[in-house]
Amino acid sequence: MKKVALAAAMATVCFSTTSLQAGEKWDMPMAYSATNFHSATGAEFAKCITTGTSGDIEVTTHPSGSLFKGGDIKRAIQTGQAPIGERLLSGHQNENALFGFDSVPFLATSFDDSAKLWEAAKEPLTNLLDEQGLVLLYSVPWPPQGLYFKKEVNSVADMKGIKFRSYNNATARLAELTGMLPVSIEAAEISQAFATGVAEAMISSGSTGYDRKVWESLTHFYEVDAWLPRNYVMVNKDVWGKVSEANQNVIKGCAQMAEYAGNWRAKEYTGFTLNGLRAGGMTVGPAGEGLVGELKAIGKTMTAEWLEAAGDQGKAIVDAFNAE
Ligand code: PCA
Repeated sequence: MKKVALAAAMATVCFSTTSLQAGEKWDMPMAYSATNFHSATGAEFAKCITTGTSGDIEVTTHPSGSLFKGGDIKRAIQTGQAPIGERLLSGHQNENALFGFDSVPFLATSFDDSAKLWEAAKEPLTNLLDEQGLVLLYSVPWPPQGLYFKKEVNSVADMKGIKFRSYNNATARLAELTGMLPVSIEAAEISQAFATGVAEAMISSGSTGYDRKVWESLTHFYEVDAWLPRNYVMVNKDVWGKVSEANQNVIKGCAQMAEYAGNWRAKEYTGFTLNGLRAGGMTVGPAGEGLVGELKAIGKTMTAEWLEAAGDQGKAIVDAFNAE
């Protein structure tokens, strides 16, 4: 016991000495391109913490999967390899269906609905992450999801056999139900995947297509507004527990501002990036009625499947969303 206490005391001394001299350095891995609005919001959030804690905690963002690849970020934070980071929430749908609440087709299709759905889901998701040793700091949605192809597509039949880039379970399932072939690829790698033909289509926001200049390989973007998946910023719970109350409050304040600013940026980036796709030479517009009808039928199947997998907690989120 004594040894443990001594070790702890020494650690505290070392720790506070370091923090007096230079402050703690927190590396913040992020999965998406540096120019993306989530990354811009994260960079300002980092600055806010560094300034607000008077340098006690200095946060440096590492966008584009440069420190950890997107799929490895959550584990890196859970295991303490990085103290803080950002990731796509629904990327963890394979661990627990609840994480996919924001990728249920046609449940929440606008920014307002996305905010409402988040209100309903925030508490259960915070608890789920807490059980996994993570503290949720803020969350910002992506713009509405539409379909990218390298040819005109007017029906589900036109999609048959196409190699479809997926980013979570829902997108892989959508590929299956439309007769496409899902291949899981991180956003940071899609330009290459499309250029080499590893993938030929995807569902994503105008934002990700713009960030990755997909007009170099693809020709059509169909606005479907299928859902608005969310990114979230998390911090390792043990690391969080060691932050002073004053600095915790600073970080919470920075998180609130980041969430607010990120939401605005997401809205502004929606039109801007669709115009960017057009400027790149792509045909951009709403999906045809026939196609939308077929996608809605598939959406019903996927909604039923998700409700089944997410159980009572999933149902409670959808009920709370519909009740408002
Ligand atoms: N961009 C991310 C997730 C959703 C989006 O719009 C991606 O395509 O990976």
